[in-house]
This record gives sequence, C-alpha cells and structure tokens, in this order.
Amino acid sequence: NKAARENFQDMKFGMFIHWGASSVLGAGEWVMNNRNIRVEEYRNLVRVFNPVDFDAKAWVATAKNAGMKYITFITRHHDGFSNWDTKQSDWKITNTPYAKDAFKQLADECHKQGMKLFCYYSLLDWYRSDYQYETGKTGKGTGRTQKSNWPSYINFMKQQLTELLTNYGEIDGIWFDGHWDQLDNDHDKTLQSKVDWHYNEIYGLIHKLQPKCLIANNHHLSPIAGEDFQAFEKDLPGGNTTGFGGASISQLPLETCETMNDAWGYNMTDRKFKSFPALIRYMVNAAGRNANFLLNVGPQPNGVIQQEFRDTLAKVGAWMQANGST
Ligand code: FUL
Repeated sequence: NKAARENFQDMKFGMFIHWGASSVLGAGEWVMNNRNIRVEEYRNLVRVFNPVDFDAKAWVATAKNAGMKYITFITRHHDGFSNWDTKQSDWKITNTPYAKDAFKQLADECHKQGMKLFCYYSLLDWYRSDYQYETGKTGKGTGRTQKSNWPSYINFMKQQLTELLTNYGEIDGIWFDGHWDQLDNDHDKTLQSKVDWHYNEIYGLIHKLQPKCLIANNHHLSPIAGEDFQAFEKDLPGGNTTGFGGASISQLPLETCETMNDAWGYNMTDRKFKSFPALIRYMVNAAGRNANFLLNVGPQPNGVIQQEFRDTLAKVGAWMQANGST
C-alpha cells in the first residue's frame, strides 16, 4: 500500500520495545540460547514474570514526549513467549501471575493517543517442539526432544499473526526477525537462510487481513516481494559496519534500529548508555539517508522503562521540539 509506505517514511522516529518473560533474568533477550537453558527450566519464567507496574499509557507518553511517532513492540521473540492472549500456546503473558494481555493494553493506548503500532514477530523459535531447528549456541540446544513438524509450525505462525491482525484493531506493520536460522545455526558466517519460511503465504495473509499493514523483515538481504520497507540493524543504510552482510539499498522506505545501551532486552549489568549527543548524531545521520530511526528500550521485568533511558529520551524530545521536528 503506497500511501501507508509514504506515511511510514514521514514518521522518522520510533520506539522499539524488547520485553517479555526473558526480562526477568536481566541478561538480555538471548539469555535462553546464550546459557543453554532448557525448555523445561526456562518455562518456569511463566510463574515469575509479573509486570505489575506496566502502564501502557506511560510507555506511549514516553515515546510521544521523545518525538516518536510509532512503537514496534516485541509480540513474540526467539524464546517464543507471547506477550498477548494467544489461543495457540500456553506460553504467554496471560498465564503469568500478571494474567493480563499487555499487547491489548498497548494497542488500545496507541490507538487512543494516535501512536502507530508495529509488531515485532520472531520466525525462529527456541521453545516449540514442532520447530525443526535446534539453535543452542554451544550445540547443546534447549532440550526439545519431540519430532519437529514444519507444516504445524508454519500453521502456528499463521494462526498467531491472524490473531494479532484481527483482535487488536489497526496494526501498522509486522517486523519479522530470525530468518537466518538453519541447521548448523551458523548465525554469524552466513545469513543465507536454508529454511523455507513460506513467505508468499504469510505475507499474502497479512496483506489480506489488513491491506495497510506494512511488512519488513530483518533478514539483512535485499527485500523480497511483499515487503514494504527495508530494515537495517545497528547500521545506517550503506554503512555496512556490523558484518551483517551489508544489503544493498532498495527503493523502499528505509529504517535503521539501534538501542539505548548495548542490549535489546533488559540487561542489568549493561551500563553502556549512549549519550544524548550520540543519539542525536545517529538520528541526523539516519535522516540524512532518508531512513527512519527505531530506537530501542528494554523495559524492566516490572514493566517500567528504566530511569536512565527515560532521562535521555526526555532530552531527545526537547531537542526534537526545539528543532521543529515534532
Ligand atoms: C536481532 C535479534 O536476534 C535480536 O535479539 C534483536 O531482536 C534485534 C533487533 O534483532 O536479529
């Protein structure tokens, strides 16, 4: 949808939010894989994730005051935990002591405050037994023993995406991630996926359910049919500084994402906070390349965005206002 793509390009600045059961461990969203935590241990997080101080209104206000026009929220990251009341799995926020649908609250609040809403959705999955690849970094894996069933997994994703695009009002985009997974989990050497993700069917479904919903895929390759904007991770388009393969720049709208410290999901020990001038520099450079800037926060397990991030975002917001960009 051309108009939706143009609107996207005009938004310039968004908030990325990495958050879920993994936040409890305070060691980033890759903790399950990095520490080879087995599914039967990891699933205990459903008993302890309890974000009692989560306030969608406060998140949206923080984004708005920073001059951000959209939010890209982790609906489901690689650990497979769903931040909404999915019917497709028990591994979800409504089965925690918190028991409420966080995504619903966020979606309602975004619609109320005129904030655009994108869903980050992981293709790869460390949790489900029907997922066919074992991804433990040291090769030990996460202990899934049942036989994989690829049609079942693809169908699961379709059902979940249908929920997200049916029960939560207007969704402005789906941001896919995890495309690179493959038998040898050779994440760093090559990003050429050997997996058949059934993109035709999945993208077709999304565009059928919500024609204005944009699709991006953090596959680090040139965009394929059905994708609406091109995502660059921790890199300015054309920068090619991260070793992710340096995809060529397409004619689609562009977006680059970065994070406030070195972590995406909440990491207790990461104090490498980017300075306010560094963030402004990045934003200006992104704008100079006509790319949106998606800036990440990893809220704490109680649901609150940490003070250091909020302080810096307030400064960014003041700068945006002074420079007439809001
Ligand atoms: C990566 C993921 O593996 C990270 O955990 C994070 O979500 C980042 C934005 O994309 O590919």
